[in-house]
Amino acid sequence: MSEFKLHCFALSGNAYKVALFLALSRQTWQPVFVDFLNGQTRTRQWRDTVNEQGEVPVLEHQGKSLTQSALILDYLADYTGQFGGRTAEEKQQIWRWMLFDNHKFTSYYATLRFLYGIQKTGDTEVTRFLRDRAAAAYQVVDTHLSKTPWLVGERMTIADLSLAGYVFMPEETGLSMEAYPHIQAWKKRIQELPGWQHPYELMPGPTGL
Ligand SMILES: N[C@@H](CCC(=O)N[C@@H](CS)C(=O)NCC(=O)O)C(=O)O
Repeated sequence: MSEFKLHCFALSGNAYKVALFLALSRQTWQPVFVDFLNGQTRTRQWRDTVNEQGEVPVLEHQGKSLTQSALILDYLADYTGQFGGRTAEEKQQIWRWMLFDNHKFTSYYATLRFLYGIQKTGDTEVTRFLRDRAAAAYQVVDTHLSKTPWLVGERMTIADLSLAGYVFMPEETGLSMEAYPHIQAWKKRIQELPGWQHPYELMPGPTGL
C-alpha cells in the first residue's frame, strides 16, 4: 500500500515538482489522475472535495490534504529528512528561491508553454509579454547557477525541485534554451540523480506532444 497519494496529471510541472521529490526519495506513492484538460479542477465538486483553490498538485498523507507545491515540498523535506535546509539560513534561502519560482520562473514560463506549446495560439501580444518575462527570470537563475552547482548550498534541495518543474517539458515555447548554459548544466545534474524520471513517465494522462 502506498504511503502518499498525489493528485496530478502528466502536463503539470507543478505536480512534477512533488512527483520528482517522491521518486528521488524513494517513497511509495500513487498518482490520482486529474482530468484538468476537461475542466475537472473547475467543477464545484472537485473544489469542494479536493482543493478549494482549484489547483493541482494535492498530496494526501496520513489523513492530511496538502496543496501548493512549495509548501508540499517543505512538508516532505521535514517528514523524510531529505533535500531540506540544514540551517536556518539555508531554509530561508530555499524559501527565497521557491517564492521566486512560484511568482516568476515557473509562473510565466508555464503560462507561455500552455498557450504557445499546448493550445498552439501562435504568437500574440500575450505570448510575447510572457516570453520576455520568462526570459528575464531564466536569466536571473542562469546567472545564479554560474556561481553554484545547486540553487542553495552544495547539494540538491527542494529549491532545485521547485524550479525544475517545467524545465524538462518538451513543448515549444519560442524561448531558446541555448541562451542559458548554466541552466542546461544544472538540468543535466538533476537528470543524473538516481531515480530521476521524466514528467511524462512519472505522471498519468495525455501529454502535450
Ligand atoms: N502555486 C501553485 C500553482 C499550481 C498550479 O497553477 N497548478 C495548475 C496545474 S499545473 C492548475 O491546477 N491550474 C488551475 C487553474 O489555474 O485554474 C503550486 O505551486 O502548487
